[in-house]
Amino acid sequence: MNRTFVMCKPDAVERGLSGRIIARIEEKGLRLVAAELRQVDRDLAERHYAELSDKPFFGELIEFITRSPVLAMVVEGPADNTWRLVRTLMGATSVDDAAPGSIRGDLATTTGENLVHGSDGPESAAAEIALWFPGLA
Ligand code: DAT
Ligand code: MG
Repeated sequence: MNRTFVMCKPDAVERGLSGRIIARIEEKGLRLVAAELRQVDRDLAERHYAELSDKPFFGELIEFITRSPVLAMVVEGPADNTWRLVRTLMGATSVDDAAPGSIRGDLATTTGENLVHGSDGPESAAAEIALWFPGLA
């Protein structure tokens, strides 16, 4: 799977940072194959984050991701590690650990609103592309 699912979350679109996030992905040498600004409904949000449904922050996460439109994307690279390359560009989940130079490290101040989503492995990349862009799968 040389493709992965990436999303500029509501905070990124609200703050006008989607262009900069896309630029980092493209500068790296990855290519957009699909992109859509979309208002996420509860059903899609809960399916996307189903694995986190028993976490204490799940309710807040669903509220956040449905707050305003996201920019949903499929990104492609030359090898099977595209998902990992994007994860490195994103930075760590916790804002305390996100390194300078990464999107989260440079641009985010809280873990809850950390600007960007990227699939965390080949299986989740395939599943998330199928969920968000069924026409592509
Ligand atoms: P990632 O987005 O790095 O893949 P994840 O899948 O574990 O991280 O969690 C999804 C999102 O949930 C994450 O981007 C921000 C939020 N989140 C994760 N852990 C959290 C925490 N301890 N407190 C608040 N929000 C959290
Ligand atoms: Mg995740």
